[in-house]
Amino acid sequence: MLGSLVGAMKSSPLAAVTATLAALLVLVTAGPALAHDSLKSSAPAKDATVESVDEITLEFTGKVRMPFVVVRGPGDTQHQTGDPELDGVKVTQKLKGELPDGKYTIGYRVVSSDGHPIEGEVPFTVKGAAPPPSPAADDTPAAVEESPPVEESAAAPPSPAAESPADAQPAQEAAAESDAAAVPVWLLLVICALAGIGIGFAVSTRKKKS
Ligand SMILES: [Cu+2]
Repeated sequence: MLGSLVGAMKSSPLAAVTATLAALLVLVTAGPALAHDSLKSSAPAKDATVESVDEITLEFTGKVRMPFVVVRGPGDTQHQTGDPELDGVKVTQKLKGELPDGKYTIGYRVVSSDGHPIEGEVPFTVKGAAPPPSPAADDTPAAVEESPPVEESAAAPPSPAAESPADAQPAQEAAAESDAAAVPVWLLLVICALAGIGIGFAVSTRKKKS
């Protein structure tokens, strides 16, 4: 598809200009509608530490199709069972059972509402045992999130006022940006637009031949 676009650009500067204008038009008018959907939130959330998990939920920014979910655990084990259930923007994946302690990754692939496949990964940790008795165990970010070590605030940067609102946000933000963070949104828009133009050229070329 891109090949025909490049070919058209070489053979006719006018076509290149037209293509560029068309791309801009697509970006300005229909950009958001044509953009890939992305993962909006998940349960467990990205980088979260949870006590128990018996199913995975993924919520996307638009209606997706043909979901595919893999839950990988320690030692390359796989924990999903059966096909994922699809309900509009939500995908639910059942697991073989409660996950034992360890680090896991949800790998997903769906077809975005604009027809393009999207995929990504959501790492999380299961820690079913009773939480550490004191905030001394701040070696992992997740542990810090659960119980901020108040006593150690002296070691933190001198901005105690800005600390608490910032602490409340990261989980939500991380979930919302888990997929978008992988590739800049503008790049997705450009790819969508170029793919659309490529299809347009392919169709028009075929029409001319016949
Ligand atoms: Cu797309």
